[in-house]
Amino acid sequence: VELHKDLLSSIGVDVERHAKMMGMGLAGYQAGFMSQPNRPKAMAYFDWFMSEIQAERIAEINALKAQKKPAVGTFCIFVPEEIVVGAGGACFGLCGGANPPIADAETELPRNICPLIKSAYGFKLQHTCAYTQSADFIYGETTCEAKKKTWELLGKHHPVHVMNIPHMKREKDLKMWQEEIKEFKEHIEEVTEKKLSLQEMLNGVKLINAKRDAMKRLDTLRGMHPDIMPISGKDALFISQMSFLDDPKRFTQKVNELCDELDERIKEKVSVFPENTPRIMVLGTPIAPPNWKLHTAVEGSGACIINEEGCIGHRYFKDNVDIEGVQSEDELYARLMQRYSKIDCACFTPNTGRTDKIVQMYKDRKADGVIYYTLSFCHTYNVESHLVTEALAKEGIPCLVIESDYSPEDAGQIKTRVEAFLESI
Ligand code: BJ8
Repeated sequence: VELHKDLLSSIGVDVERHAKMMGMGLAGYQAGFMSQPNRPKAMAYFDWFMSEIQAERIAEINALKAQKKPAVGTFCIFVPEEIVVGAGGACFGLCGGANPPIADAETELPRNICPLIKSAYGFKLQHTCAYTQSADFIYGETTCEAKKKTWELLGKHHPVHVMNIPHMKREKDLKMWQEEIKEFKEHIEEVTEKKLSLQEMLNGVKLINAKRDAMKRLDTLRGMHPDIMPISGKDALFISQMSFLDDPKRFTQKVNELCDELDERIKEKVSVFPENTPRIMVLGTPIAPPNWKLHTAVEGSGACIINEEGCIGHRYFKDNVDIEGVQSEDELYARLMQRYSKIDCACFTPNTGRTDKIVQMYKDRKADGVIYYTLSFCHTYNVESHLVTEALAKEGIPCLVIESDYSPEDAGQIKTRVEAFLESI
């Protein structure tokens, strides 16, 4: 961070406050991650990335911007990053997982909305997220009520575009969705001031498909083997979190290198958890960095998290874009829409596919239990939890429902509930 002080201040970062926040984040990472025993050697890259998360990576993004490549900040996996990457730019998730900025956000936003939104908004007010400060624009979407309205306020502080994501998946909704993707591409062209070709967009799709493949590979290695967990859930979560920040090409290569090592570990029966450790799947809302509270509680209680079903996890990488035989831009927008409309976010009604998927995932992974995790005041995931838990109960799958925010206060209570749950399964 020291090295990039000038850059940070030139993009409007409050350097002093930022350094304090980063100090806290790095200390939390060191204590919670680097102290884990028997980590895969390939985690060294991700440790390095963490140390450069608001420094070298920010310099890379700003070097792209200097060449008129787009830098787009997002809060949702509906934003088609393939198009940004195809234009040679960077598409990244914005900070929204930390507690300290929330008090600032509450000077403009109501207290009783989701902490993800408040945290992200607070980061903008404080100028302490170098990603937000680097973004040409923030791309919002119309998923939940709180986000949809927040864009109108956030627009006063930073350029914001909003993508209209329908809440149903009927023919007419999908048609509109496809148009939104085309419009997104036009906004990217406004930044670059040049036409983005079909070939460039296809190249972007190939890069992101490869990234998703690497993450699917990690998901399989981490969670599909009933006796060997070659990597902790915490480390795997961290990698998912970084998938929204790192350069996709380098990230893919590093995840594949890690997977090669995990392959070896499975062959040699090297597990980071003792035999018969309960294997838990986590469902629900996104777990943005540095929100490591749930994983810390679960893995500190003698269980292992083998999968996150949420958007920082499986929902993000489960589907690729099929570009087989695509000849025109309109065909590509249709394929992108087909892929993006497979996302089973709770903002859709109905969303039964998600419940069926969860039951199947549980069976495939031979898991021992499920934790349904919802951020406080996230109505869609909270309401949907009833439908999901009902379906899990029918299948005899043990499930614990946890609603939490980013404050450290309930960490002890969560741990107690997790311990009681683990004893019961
Ligand atoms: S596709 S889950 S990333 S909308 S902000 S809905 S937690 S109240 S983030 Fe999401 Fe896209 Fe859906 Fe995924 Fe709830 Fe908070 Fe809203 Fe949230």
